[in-house]
Amino acid sequence: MRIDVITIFPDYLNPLREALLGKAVERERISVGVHDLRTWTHDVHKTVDDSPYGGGPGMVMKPDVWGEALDAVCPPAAETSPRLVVPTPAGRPFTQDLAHEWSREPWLVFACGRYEGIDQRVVDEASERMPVDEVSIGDYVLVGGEVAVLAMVESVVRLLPGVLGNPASAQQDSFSDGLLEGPSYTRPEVWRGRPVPDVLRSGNHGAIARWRRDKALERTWRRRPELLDALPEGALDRKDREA
Ligand code: 6GU
Repeated sequence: MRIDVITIFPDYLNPLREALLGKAVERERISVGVHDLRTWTHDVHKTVDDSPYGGGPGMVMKPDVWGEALDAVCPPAAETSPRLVVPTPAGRPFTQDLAHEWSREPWLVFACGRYEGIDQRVVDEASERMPVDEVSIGDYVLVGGEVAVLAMVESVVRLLPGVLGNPASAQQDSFSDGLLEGPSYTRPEVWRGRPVPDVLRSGNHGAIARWRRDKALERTWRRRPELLDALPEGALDRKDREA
């Protein structure tokens, strides 16, 4: 998979070369390009923003600079075009389902806005030649899209074949069955007077699976009840309902 990021703070994306993501780059599962938006300015001050039409606080990123940047990173005449991702608190929610969808794409381009966002015409025009997703990573406001890109790229790349040491981890995630994952334990058997739940040491795989399912249901009910309402018809069996 190819990943490009356009930003006015290229150093903010340095973590893409660390840890799991850095390993994925080394192993050539992904290749990453980070591009400084100011490359495509023409004035001495390298201006990327201007005041908003209609007034109001903040600044809006200029369409001419973004237009040239996108033309350079994804040439309009090329035979392939990427999926363009625009992180914004005004986007639709980024979810695990979307991470799975993006993990099947050969090429993702992330356009990081700062200030009050990017002139909407940039997104509107790009939509005419490539799929565009405006997405948010949660109901809070970040200063710019960079941190959101780090979160989204990490969640996508860990789904690629051969990136996680143990592929079963990705299948047992929170959200893979629509529920939050329950608690986990490792040695020692008793720590500061707290024992590991007996059932987990019983060797009874049926009982362990039932216990884990019950804990996942209980945790989801307490922390994210709306997830239970969103489960597909028939996702909960009779034993689940008794839990
Ligand atoms: Cl994707 N960008 C910004 N700037 N703020 C956010 C966000 C994205 N998601 C939640 N808050």
